Amino acid sequence: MKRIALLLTISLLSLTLSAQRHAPQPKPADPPKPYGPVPTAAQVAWQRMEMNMFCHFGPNTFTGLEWGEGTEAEDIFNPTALDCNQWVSVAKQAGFGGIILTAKHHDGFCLWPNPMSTHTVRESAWRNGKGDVLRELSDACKKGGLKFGIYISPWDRNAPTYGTEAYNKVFLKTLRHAHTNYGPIFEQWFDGANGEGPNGKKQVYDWKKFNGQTKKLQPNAVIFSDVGPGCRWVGNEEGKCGRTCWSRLDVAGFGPGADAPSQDTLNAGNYNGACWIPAETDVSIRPGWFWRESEHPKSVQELLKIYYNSVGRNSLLLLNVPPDNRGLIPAEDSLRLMEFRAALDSIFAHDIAKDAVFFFTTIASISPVDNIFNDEYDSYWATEEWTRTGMVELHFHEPQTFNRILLQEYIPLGQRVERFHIEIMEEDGWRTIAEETTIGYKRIVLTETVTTKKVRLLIDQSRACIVLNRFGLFMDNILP
Ligand code: FUL
Repeated sequence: MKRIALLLTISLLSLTLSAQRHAPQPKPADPPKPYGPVPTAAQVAWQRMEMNMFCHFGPNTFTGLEWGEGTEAEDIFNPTALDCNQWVSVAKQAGFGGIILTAKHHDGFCLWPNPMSTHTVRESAWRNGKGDVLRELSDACKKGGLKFGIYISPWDRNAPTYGTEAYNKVFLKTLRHAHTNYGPIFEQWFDGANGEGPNGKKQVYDWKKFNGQTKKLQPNAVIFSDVGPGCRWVGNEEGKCGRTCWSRLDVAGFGPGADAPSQDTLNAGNYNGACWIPAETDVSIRPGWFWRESEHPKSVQELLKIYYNSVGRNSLLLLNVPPDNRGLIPAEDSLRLMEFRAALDSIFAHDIAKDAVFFFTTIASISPVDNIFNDEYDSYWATEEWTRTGMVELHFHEPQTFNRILLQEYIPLGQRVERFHIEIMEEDGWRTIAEETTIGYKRIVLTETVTTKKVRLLIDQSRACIVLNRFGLFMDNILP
């Protein structure tokens, strides 16, 4: 790459501009101080997975219900050709980092022989009661190099103790059995549903104990619920994270389910939230969460939109791809996922920003601005501690055409940027093509298709110095 970087340094005292053919390495300095709450190492690793596959599978796959009654005969669960290696192979080819399975949904049916229940695969005729979906999937994930997570619904329409204090103990033992026999688990998924059990009563869940024991047994598992503590619900099931999205949330006085903050708050986070609880966008590739013969997967364009509205808005995407009644991911879903993967690969194959012949910043930096054009995660551009705004300008030899702008903040040091805009050079001067708020782990800004020889990113307000590790320009011809 023939690129000459130029650093324009504005000194605090004298506004001297220094132009050089080669970017001077900023003087060695201490790394920027973390700002606000920051993620744990497990949360950073989780966020960097970007896309995971959700599998809703159980009696509902055979009855067509979304919420099973809990009274279904165990024999209803009878996949004829279950093959978790096929799920893993589809997930890997689609680019998912892990799979989360509904080990127990609201109907209470357990996909593993849970000793705390009599409503499990063990009581079914499937493989003469010797089958174990959790075992097969956790083994297949290990073999295939994917991470494995579980959804265990606290709401249980089958457990006879549900609605009494005894149920919390049953649930803790259920969790313990799954966590000690099928780990390591990268994510424990708790939905907040709290309906009535077989005796007509609702349960008062002991979240403190559920989370505490999970942390003890699976210390690296990110715990999902409406309010975390590891990651939070995005507030809808349509695949839409907020255009403004803080990975910070206030949870004091709140809880999962009916006790959760408003859906708008979950969607955008809290500007001054005390805890690092990033958003996870869970959405189904099909209309329902469970497989139904009459339903079909979303189009590639719809999946791309979901990708931009989740991964592209500082959220992780948990895309549900339900196995069918044979126990396989249907061909039409896996084909659609391959098309989706191919679309992402083609859009993000060529980073136009890397073709810039010249780039510079006007702000004093403590690590080089060059770092936002490489793919190394831990190399970032950081500005001096006193800075709150900044600018990076790129010049090209020939006019370049693009409509996607990718930005990433280095989240191990917190989330900082609250306002930025993008300008391009036109015949009569600079024109703003996008004005946005947050960046976070990853932000993909969708713009009209533009052609220009000069583009610049202006960080208009950052809550501490700027720490960016990526700035890319791309062209999407699939969802223009
Ligand atoms: C919700 C459940 O009620 C739905 O059935 C589904 O599992 C969804 C992912 O979570 O809380």
